Amino acid sequence: MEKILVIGAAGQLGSELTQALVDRYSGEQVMATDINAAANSKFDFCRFQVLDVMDKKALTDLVAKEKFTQIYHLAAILSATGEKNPHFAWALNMESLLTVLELAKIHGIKVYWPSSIAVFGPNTPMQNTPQHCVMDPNTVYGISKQAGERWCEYYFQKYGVDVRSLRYPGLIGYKSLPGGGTTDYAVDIYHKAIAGEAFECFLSEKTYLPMMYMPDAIKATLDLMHAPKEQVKIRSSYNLSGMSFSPKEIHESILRKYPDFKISYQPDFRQAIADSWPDSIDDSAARADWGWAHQYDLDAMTDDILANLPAYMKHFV
Ligand code: AKB
Repeated sequence: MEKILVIGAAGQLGSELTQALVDRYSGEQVMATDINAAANSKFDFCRFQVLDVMDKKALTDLVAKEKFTQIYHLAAILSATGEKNPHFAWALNMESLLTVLELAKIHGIKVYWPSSIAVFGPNTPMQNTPQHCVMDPNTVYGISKQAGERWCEYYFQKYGVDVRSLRYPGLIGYKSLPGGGTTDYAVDIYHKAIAGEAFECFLSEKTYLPMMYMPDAIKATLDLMHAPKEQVKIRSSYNLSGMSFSPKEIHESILRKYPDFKISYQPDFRQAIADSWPDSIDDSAARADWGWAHQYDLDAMTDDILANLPAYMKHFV
């Protein structure tokens, strides 16, 4: 019987992925963990335990005791927050991955670990960025994700650890608040539209970034984790693409439903981060190897969020 550990379950991705895992397995088989004890209230549908991923002993003891068969290691410091405390971001992002990979090696556990478009940098081809190309990330988050990809491939090649990974674009969902990422303006903007407030964007109006609606990201993650082993040919991390848009375009998409919604542009340090990332991604390897196909475009995402976020708002107070 599968037993699944989710680390960093209360974050943007974990909040929705944990539910999807429980739907697929059961609440008894899935344990959500997070450093934030208050997150307990979010996870009344599965097991929950407080866990600081930097506490190596606590994680090691938990894995030995529970005999997990899969670990989804989602805890990370994202791009914008990472730039404010680079050494801490490096320590958390790297040390926790190495602990998880080592535990996976010892106990034969399958691992999911998210990478990001942040692995790319200013010398990467910006349009339709290929799976294999120049990668010169210039944020500590991107550097940690690129190094992490190398470690994942290393543990697969040297020790046969079944580790799988996706390079997520900016993920947009309505079930959690922005989490310190450069792409998170595209989460915040919907909250402002619904609150009837104007939105001040920290990126310029024509900044294109690869993005994905959360249901597509959840589907990609579960599809990859359930693909037969021999179909998972890339063990660093797969390029993954849904849509690409600029702040101006997401504003226009929202205007269809909220015609008075105002936006202004005040680019800050996050503009340089966004400018170093691709405009669009070539994910043909994921499509060919394990049949990836996305569903949502910008307007379909906007319609779904604007239909569901107002009722969901009560979870954030
Ligand atoms: C961020 O903006 O830091 C993240 C990412 C693209 O990985 N959303």
